[in-house]
Amino acid sequence: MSQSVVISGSGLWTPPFSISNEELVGAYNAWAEKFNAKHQEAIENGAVAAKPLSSAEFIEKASGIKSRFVYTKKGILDIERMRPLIPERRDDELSQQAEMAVNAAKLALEAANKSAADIDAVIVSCAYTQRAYPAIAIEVQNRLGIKGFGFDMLVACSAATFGLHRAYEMVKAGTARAVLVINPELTSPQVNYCDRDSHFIFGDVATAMVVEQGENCKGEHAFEILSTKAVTQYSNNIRSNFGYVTRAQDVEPFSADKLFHQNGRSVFKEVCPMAAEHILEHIGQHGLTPEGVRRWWLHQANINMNLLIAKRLLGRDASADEAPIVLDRYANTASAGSMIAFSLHHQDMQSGDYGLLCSFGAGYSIGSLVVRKK
Ligand code: CO8
Repeated sequence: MSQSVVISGSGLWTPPFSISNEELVGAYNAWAEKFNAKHQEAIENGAVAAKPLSSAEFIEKASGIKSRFVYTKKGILDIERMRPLIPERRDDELSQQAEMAVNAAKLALEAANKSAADIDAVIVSCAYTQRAYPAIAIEVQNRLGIKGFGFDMLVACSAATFGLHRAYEMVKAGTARAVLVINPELTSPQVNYCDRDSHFIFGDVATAMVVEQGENCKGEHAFEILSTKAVTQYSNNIRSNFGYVTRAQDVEPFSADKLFHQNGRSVFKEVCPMAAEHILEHIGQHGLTPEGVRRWWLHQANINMNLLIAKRLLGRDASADEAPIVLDRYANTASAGSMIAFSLHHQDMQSGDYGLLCSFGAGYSIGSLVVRKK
């Protein structure tokens, strides 16, 4: 008989610091006014574009975001700096991203009732890794005392779901008994806090899940993974040109195009129908209709996107109970959004209930899992 594969535990580590829209807009506007005063003459003669002001009301209306958690608050609201201040650590110290990952991983192991000895592989999947090598996953593996192997993978917004897909396949194939999939989304160093259009979008968080053979599962709230589905389609609408080759290009390594930037309107228009179609096809493979899915743990980038996708699926508005929203407090946490929604909203589900995890975003990339409560 084919091996059943389950998510046996999940972990959510939330940074202790939060920044409200009002705080963020206050800092941005003070920075923009200072910039405009400094460049007044050039702005008047058209050589430099004036920096437009941001607004907390716009941010909440356009995105649904009210606040975001950050690894550190230091530096972000300092108008002389406009980026986080994260001190460099020595090579023999745990890196910041591994620290976030370890925090979430411990919670997932506890929820799954597992110890390091039960895990055969560690996947760290997220939008950016702090360094190229050694892999953050191997650092985490070492810190947790896990034998076996680990690797990092980057798929922007779909890193977490694609990481779960790989774990599912490894357990199904018997190459690992249990896999720890961790998403330490340290996004704040890549946010352009001087860009009105995107300064509000992202937050930091770490999530983790244990994926293992159903017969070994000791988690209280386990979900069988029934299938996975992924699609990618190349787009330049969400992009970061940051990378190691910049050193050889004789350009400014952290200019605006090296940080996150997007054509938000196009993303909205193109990704929503793609995601709805993908989801319908995926649940259809199980003979399910949208009304048969008890919970939708959707990617958390923009509330209007989630409302629109849920409406396309159900033909009506989804309730907060059916499709929980976490982006109001967490903002967009790259690939971790749907994992946060799962972590916070799964314990009330009944045995046999179906759920769908789905990410959508940069790449473009869409990744989903159909699961059923054990
Ligand atoms: N304050 C006031 N006004 C503003 C602001 C602001 N902060 N920003 C824009 N405006 C203005 C615009 O200039 C525009 O003015 P005008 O009409 O005069 O030109 C007006 O408001 C409307 O602007 P938009 O058309 O841009 O506004 P939208 O309604 O489209 O909302 C959003 C903007 C919220 C960005 C929206 O388009 C959106 O959310 N789109 C989808 C975004 C998305 O899902 N992106 C994916 C993100 S990528 C990802 O999830 C992972 C990437 C990897 C991680 C990266 C980590 C750093």
